[in-house]
Amino acid sequence: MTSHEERFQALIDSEEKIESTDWMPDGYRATLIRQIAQHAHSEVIGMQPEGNWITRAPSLDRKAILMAKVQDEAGHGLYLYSATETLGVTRDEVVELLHQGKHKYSSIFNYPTLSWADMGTIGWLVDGAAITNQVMLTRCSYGPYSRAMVRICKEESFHQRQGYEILLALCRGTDEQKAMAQDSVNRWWWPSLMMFGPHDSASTHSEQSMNWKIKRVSNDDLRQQFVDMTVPQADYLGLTLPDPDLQWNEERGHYDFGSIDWDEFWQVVKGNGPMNRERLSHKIKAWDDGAWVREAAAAHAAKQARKKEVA
Ligand code: BYC
Repeated sequence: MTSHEERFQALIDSEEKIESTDWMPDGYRATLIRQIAQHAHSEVIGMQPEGNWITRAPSLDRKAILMAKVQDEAGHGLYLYSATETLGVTRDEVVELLHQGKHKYSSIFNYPTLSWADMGTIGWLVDGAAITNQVMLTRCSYGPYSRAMVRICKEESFHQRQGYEILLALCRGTDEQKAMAQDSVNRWWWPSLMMFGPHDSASTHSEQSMNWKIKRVSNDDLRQQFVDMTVPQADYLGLTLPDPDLQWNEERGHYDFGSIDWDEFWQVVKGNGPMNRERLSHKIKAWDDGAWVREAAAAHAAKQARKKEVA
């Protein structure tokens, strides 16, 4: 081991954070760029399914809350792009990789939002799954990522509660409203479980990422944690989770659940999900439409810099 490697390993072993100015192995840097950029893209693409319902929210209050939530997701994207930049890549570079289809974003955002109840279910299940994963990431060994996660988790908790509250209102409403909530949960349950990634045995990065303390808990353990947390919440709503194999296992102290359709998962990850093409083309159009804002901001910054020089 070189002295650089020894120092890096000592920081990891003693639970100290690695900072952007510290030496780090190329693989550690590349893994973080991949994961944090993917995470940032997910936050930004994740604005689309909910943005789709802002103009159709059932009341002014619901519209204001949904708009605030979607804006929060944009903010999360920005913190995470900033964290990626500390590793030596620019935001433009990683956004370009997303647009070229060379970077991924979370599979969950390739499913359509068909009813108002989906706003509740996304908050409850999708943000719920995201928090389960992100609470672990607050303990990530890379300082800028772990600190971004602390703030994001606080906001995600609010998102999760607002989603649950939408479903609670629907479940206490008319039979039609409750049926809408049930239909929504039926469609989002399995894709939410897929958010945690492939089984540990099929996860290419987990072992190394756990050694580097980028990830602290495995994909399957986080998924189990999410199921255990969510089943009682579904009971309280009076909704059924669409899995006949879901049952409490006294011996394990966990819920058993059925098998995930991994073929569907990989199809979605490879770009063949119900909304992949639409999500990416919408994202690229928004980027192109916003070019004049970036150009104007750059021109303004250059003008300010010139003024400073003259003064
Ligand atoms: N979707 O070796 P593995 C939000 C890929 S947004 C797509 O286990 P890793 C919100 C994986 O990249 C929050 N791809 O990977 C926003 C790898 O492919 P490559 C989103 C997936 O990285 C708006 C391959 O499969 N959260 O909260 O060790 C509205 C093998 O996987 C997925 C994050 O992004 C997937 N689900 O573990 C509402 C969390 N899963 O790169 C809410 C940050 C796996 O080798 N990310 N893949 O080609 C992570 O924690 C980890 O990257 C994962 C995967 C647990 C997702």
